[in-house]
Amino acid sequence: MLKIWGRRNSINVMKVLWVCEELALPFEQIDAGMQFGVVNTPEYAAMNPNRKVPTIDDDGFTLAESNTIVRYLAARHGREDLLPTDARARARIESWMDWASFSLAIAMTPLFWQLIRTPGNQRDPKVIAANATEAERCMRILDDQLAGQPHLAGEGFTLADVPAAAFVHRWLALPIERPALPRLEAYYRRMLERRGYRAHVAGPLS
Ligand SMILES: N[C@@H](CCC(=O)N[C@@H](CS)C(=O)NCC(=O)O)C(=O)O
Repeated sequence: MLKIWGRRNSINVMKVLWVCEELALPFEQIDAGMQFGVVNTPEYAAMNPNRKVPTIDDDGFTLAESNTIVRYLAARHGREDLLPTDARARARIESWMDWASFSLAIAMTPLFWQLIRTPGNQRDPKVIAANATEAERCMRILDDQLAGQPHLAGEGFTLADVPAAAFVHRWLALPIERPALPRLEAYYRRMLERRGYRAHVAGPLS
C-alpha cells in the first residue's frame, strides 16, 4: 500500500492526502516532521535528503516534493483529467502549481506561522502586515483567474487547483481583515464539495 510520511497539519502533506482521495487510492499515513521527528533519521534522509515532509513510498519507489508527488500519482493512475499529457494543457496546470509554491507560499507561510504558530507576545506586526498585503495581492490574482471559469485551469478540476486551494482555506480561516472576493469565495465553496478537501485540507488551523 502507498505510504505517506508527514504530519497532517502540513500544507504540503495535505495536498498529497487530498489527491489520494481524488484518486480513490488507499494509503498509510505516518506522522513525521516537527514534534513527531522521524525526518532526522538516516532512513528518512535516504528517501528525502531535504528532511522535510511529505515523502511517499509507492511499492518501493520513494519520492519527495509534494507537487511532484501529486503529479506522479495522477500520471501513474492515468488521470488525464487531473494532469493531461498534452504539453500545453499540462504546462498551464503546472504554472499554477509553481505559482502557488513560489509566489503565494512566500507570503502565506510567514503569515500563517506568525498568526497560528507564534505566541501572541512574540509576533512581529511588520511581518504580519507585509505578508498580509502580499497574500491579498495573490488572492486577487486567483479571484481574477476565476472570472468566467469555475477552476484555475478552466472548466474542470485539475492539479492546478490543489496547491492554490489549500492556501485559500488557510487565508479564509486566518484572523485577518480581508476584502470581499466573491469569485474566490464561490471557488472555496466549490472545493468544499470535494470529500478529500473537506477531510484533509479544510480543518482547523494548527
Ligand atoms: N517543497 C517541499 C517543501 C516541504 C516542506 O517544507 N515541508 C514542511 C511542512 S509544510 C516541513 O517539512 N517542515 C518541517 C517539519 O515538519 O519538520 C514540498 O513541497 O514537499
